[in-house]
Amino acid sequence: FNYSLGYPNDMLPACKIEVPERLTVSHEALVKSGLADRCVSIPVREATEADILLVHSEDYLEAVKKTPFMTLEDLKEFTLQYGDVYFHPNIYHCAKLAAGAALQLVDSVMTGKVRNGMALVRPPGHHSMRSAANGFCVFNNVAIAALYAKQKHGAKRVLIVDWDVHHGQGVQYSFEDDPSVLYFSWHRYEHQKFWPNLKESDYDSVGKGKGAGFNVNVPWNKVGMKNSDYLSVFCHVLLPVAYEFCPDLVLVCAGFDSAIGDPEGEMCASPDIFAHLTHLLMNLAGGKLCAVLEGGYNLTSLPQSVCQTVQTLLGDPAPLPVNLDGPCQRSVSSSVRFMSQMCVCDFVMKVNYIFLFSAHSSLFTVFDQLIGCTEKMCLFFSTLRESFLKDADESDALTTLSSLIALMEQMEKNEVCSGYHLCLVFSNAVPRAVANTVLLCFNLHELQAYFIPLNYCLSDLQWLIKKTDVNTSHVRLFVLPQGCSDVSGFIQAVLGLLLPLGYEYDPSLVLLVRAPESGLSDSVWQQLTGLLQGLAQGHTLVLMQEGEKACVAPTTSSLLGDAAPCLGQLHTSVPEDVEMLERLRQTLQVDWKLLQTTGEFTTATSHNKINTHNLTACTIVIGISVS
Ligand code: Q6P
Ligand code: ZN
Repeated sequence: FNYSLGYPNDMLPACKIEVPERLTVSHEALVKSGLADRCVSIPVREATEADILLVHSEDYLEAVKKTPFMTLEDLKEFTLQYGDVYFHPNIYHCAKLAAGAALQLVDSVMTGKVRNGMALVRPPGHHSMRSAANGFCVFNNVAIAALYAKQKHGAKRVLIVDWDVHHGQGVQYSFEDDPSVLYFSWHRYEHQKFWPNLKESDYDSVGKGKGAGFNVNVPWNKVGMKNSDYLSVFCHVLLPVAYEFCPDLVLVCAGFDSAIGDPEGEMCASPDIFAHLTHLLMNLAGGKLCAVLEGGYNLTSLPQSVCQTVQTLLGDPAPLPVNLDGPCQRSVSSSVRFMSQMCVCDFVMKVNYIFLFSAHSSLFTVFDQLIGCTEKMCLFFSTLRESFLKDADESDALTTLSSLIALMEQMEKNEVCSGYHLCLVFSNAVPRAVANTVLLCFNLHELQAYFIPLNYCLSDLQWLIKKTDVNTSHVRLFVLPQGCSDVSGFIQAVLGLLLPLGYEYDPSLVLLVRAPESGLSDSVWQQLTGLLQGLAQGHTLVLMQEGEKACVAPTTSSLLGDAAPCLGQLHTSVPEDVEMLERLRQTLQVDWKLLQTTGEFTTATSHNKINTHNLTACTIVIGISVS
């Protein structure tokens, strides 16, 4: 129904956008694209009073309960005590259905009846507070769902990702002192000039008491944020925190007013970015993800964004990411000398980096020497090549090559999406012909993993190194450190280096090579394989040696789209290791914009720890530019 019915003209503009067509166009798009047919529909129910009271006060519930019986005059008056919300005689019923729909979805996901899902609901919920309606929201659907999942299904930790363009202050308030619910929100902020104009929407609201560290705000101080900005924040901020947190359930405040064309958000991200955001969350919590619609007011982009989300939840490969030209450029006219390119969004200017994980320190010494030293890189790669070629058998190389080519041909024809090949021994069989490929190798020796976003095969490396001048711009090759026993460091490298690099490189194929004794556990391997499938439309080719047969089942499961097992809550890092990883990122960010989280510290910088609490190693370092 349309809330605007009967409201005076001066109240119309705001409620003109939150219209019933938002749901009908979204649903029609799902039907037309055939996606609806592939989903299981779950019947809705009304949230019970007990459900609502998980978040809201009795007084507030009693007040809302009376609204169906109020005269229009009384309704208007009732409405006026809240901000930007419109009561209609039917809204109490609808609000109970909206919250109930979220709970039905949580039930279905938590009991394993379905893998994941999306609830298309109105009215939305994330602005609604314990005793107040606000911003089109009556009951806080997602906050209720989080507490319900804890209470009814024993979820220990719930992650709420709010990608709506508005700050879900209602959700933040509900869980401010609660370490069992981690709330992440990015939102248009413009230095508090944008609605709801709250100081507490800023980056420095990190939670209170025991919940300190479990609230993460990313305020955008400019409009026009694009795909790169969203992916950057996911890779560098949300995902490291989320992986460390290790949720049992992921809830998404899925507002699509953060997409291009939205009159409220004025951002520039394309609808297909939601496929990637969704994909990046799908290996958390064993894949248990419930998205609940919040905002989204452009009736053209909204249904596209909804389809992208649902399609990804169904397991379809995400489309190639578009327009990844790095996070937004610093604004020249600004009076502050920014430390980062992303910092226009002030957030990263102030919160430079969230240090979370460590990596194996002895390895770092090696990398340290390699970077910036061409000769040593040559030596390293010739050694590496020798170890690959050692014992290599020409016929096995040929078999491998033809198998890979066959698989790639099938990928081109879209007959297969991904695949693996078991070979006797690695050789230089990695095909020359593959252009635009990301090659990832996991090697058994001291240098555990390296990443070559190039169309070169191993035997070309010598040539590559010669062409590469480390001091100029095109170092297209880097080494990923991996501490064998250190899952934290490895995951940090994957999220903070590998993924952004992969996204920016935009390969058409990912070749993932796993050497024996790589030191990777199945769950880490599956996380890696799963996350990488966001690249290259899911075209992943895995190369393993025959001795690694035990790995075939987990690999296949990941390639087929099963969620990777959780890694458990990750531990604290060794500062030197984190620093080394950060140094690596800084070296590489010259060429790779998606690695730019912190720019030069052009002026004296003070580091203030604003929160060293509880997120085990969560130290937020703020650099304050003094110029
Ligand atoms: C926007 C209200 C007020 C304009 C100032 C869950 C979804 C939403 C709601 C936005 C309310 N604009 N008079 O709610 O976040 O998109
Ligand atoms: Zn919104």
